[in-house]
Amino acid sequence: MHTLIVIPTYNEAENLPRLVSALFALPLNVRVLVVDDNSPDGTGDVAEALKADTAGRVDVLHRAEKSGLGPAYLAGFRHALENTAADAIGQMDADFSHAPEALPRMATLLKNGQADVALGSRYVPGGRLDDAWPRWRKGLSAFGNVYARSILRMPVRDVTGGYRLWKRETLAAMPLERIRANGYIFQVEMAYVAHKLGFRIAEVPIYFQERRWGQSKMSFRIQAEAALGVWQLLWRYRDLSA
Ligand SMILES: Nc1nc2c(ncn2[C@@H]2O[C@H](COP(=O)(O)OP(=O)(O)OP(=O)(O)O)[C@@H](O)[C@H]2O)c(=O)[nH]1
Ligand SMILES: [Mg+2]
Repeated sequence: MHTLIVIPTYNEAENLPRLVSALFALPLNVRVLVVDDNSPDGTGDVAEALKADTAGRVDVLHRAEKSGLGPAYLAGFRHALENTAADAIGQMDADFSHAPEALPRMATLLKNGQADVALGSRYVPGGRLDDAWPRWRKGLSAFGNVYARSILRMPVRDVTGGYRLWKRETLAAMPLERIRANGYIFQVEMAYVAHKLGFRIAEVPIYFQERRWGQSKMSFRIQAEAALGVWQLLWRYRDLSA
């Protein structure tokens, strides 16, 4: 199974080469597509160097300016569908919050036909949040997930997570042109649309680790926006059903 992992980057020059090495060490046929929004720290150049060094196993999309996680992923997904033959298309953060070691289990679920999309999940048995997270942040994340899952009536434990592996056919069937959200709600929107279209969503436990290098930009405001966005999703996709 050919797997392509889309990695959006904004100032991840230190993390990216380490992450690519870790991915290439997995017992999987992995390629990487970096989507860089003209990072001031030169991540785009780092990605180009990786591309040159890995005989094309790393590819890069350069975008002119920082326009958020959602648009970066959508650009990456479209590129993957149009220009590659990948059987599975993944998404993960560049900052090592998403341990590469969980990827083979996600791939197995797709390969065995047990799921149409596999999610790395902090909220299934065996999954865990960073021990270093303050209690308020753990509480907020857990609450946000229960909240979104209840309102949207989705049988998914971790709806805001950004570590996922999509079967090519699943992603190709998603109405990507309708996806509007950015940030956390982007993940919720994609999961919700997949669920409403009747795709089988499986979850693999992960230990979510805080970013190792660089500054965290998590804020209460970001999560509050996401909370409101859930209601918009309910309305905007009222037409969809499997
Ligand atoms: N291309 C692109 N990538 C982005 C943008 N914003 C964030 N990213 C990347 O998206 C991934 C997730 O972003 P993070 O900044 O780690 O978000 P987070 O995990 O919610 O917050 P942290 O606590 O800072 O780790 C990382 O690989 C970022 O480099 C953006 O505007 N454009
Ligand atoms: Mg992060």
